[in-house]
Amino acid sequence: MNIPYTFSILTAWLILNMAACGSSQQAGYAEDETFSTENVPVFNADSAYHYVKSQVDFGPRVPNTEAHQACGDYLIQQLEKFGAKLYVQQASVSSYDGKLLNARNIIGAFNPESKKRVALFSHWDSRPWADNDPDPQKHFTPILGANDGASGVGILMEVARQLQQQAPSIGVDIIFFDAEDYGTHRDYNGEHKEEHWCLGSQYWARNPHIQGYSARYGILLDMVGGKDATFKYEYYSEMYAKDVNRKVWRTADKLGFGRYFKKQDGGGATDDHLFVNKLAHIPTIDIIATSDQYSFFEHWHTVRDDMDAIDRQTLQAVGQTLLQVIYSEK
Ligand code: AHN
Ligand code: ZN
Repeated sequence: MNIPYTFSILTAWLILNMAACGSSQQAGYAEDETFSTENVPVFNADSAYHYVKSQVDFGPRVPNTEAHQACGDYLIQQLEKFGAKLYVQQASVSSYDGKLLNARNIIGAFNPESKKRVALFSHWDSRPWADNDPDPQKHFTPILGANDGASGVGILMEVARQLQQQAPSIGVDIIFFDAEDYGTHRDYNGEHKEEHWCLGSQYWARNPHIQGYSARYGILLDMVGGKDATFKYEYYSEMYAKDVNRKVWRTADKLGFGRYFKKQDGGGATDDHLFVNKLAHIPTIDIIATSDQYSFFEHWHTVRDDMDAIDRQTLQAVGQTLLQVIYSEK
């Protein structure tokens, strides 16, 4: 065997191997893994919509307000009603402007005995200021956060209802973070730091509800109810949990939701998953709406983030994809 011949065979083998390897890694799991919608419950978007509206009906869920307290109580009651084992984490966290916020992370554990777990996250507070509103007069008006906050919680509440009706093979933790959206006001003259956001998740990641808590992976929902929303591979999700991203996007595609879940790189979001990844070391993705025109969704941090911004079809796409992922875990 002469040297050039060996070289070319080797090169060809390497190239073929790399290509094959690249595609199977991209898919997150082998191409021939069976995909079946059998034994996966049907997500009810009307039900999810109702859970979104119930939160919004309390008004802006800004920490240290009555509406916030009342909505937190409602979320606890609902998760209890669905048979979850409840953990309520009370934390006093400080905001960038030196306020002490009474925060509660609300956690519902399903099948708490199982060691095989998946964590699902969303934030339940809403932003105190519409500081991205086109009308500067509104920059200190609190927002309803129908999409930014309530949509993810609404979907997870419907997931919780399904978990009670039909148990999957694994344990699921539904975790509602507080005080995500109290980050620096756009007019703030001091330093804008990522640690100013996501106060509830930072607390939880340092003090999990169960000592040494872990999960196979986590999925964060943020702004998952907007009409014609598009979800792209978010930067930190790719960095910390690429295979989870691929698994979820592939699942969505197979269910026919490819028009929502675009297999493209999106920007980065300083969101709860960042701290879950960095501090709790649970590989976690963020399903977050992004658009080419706006940084996130059109009415992000504006007074128009109300129920009119919510579309049942988007809730359906995200909710059914989540159920498919959860009930496929063995
Ligand atoms: C930023 O990246 C500044 N914010 C994303 C986190 C967020 C705020 N999600 C909803 N509101
Ligand atoms: Zn926000």
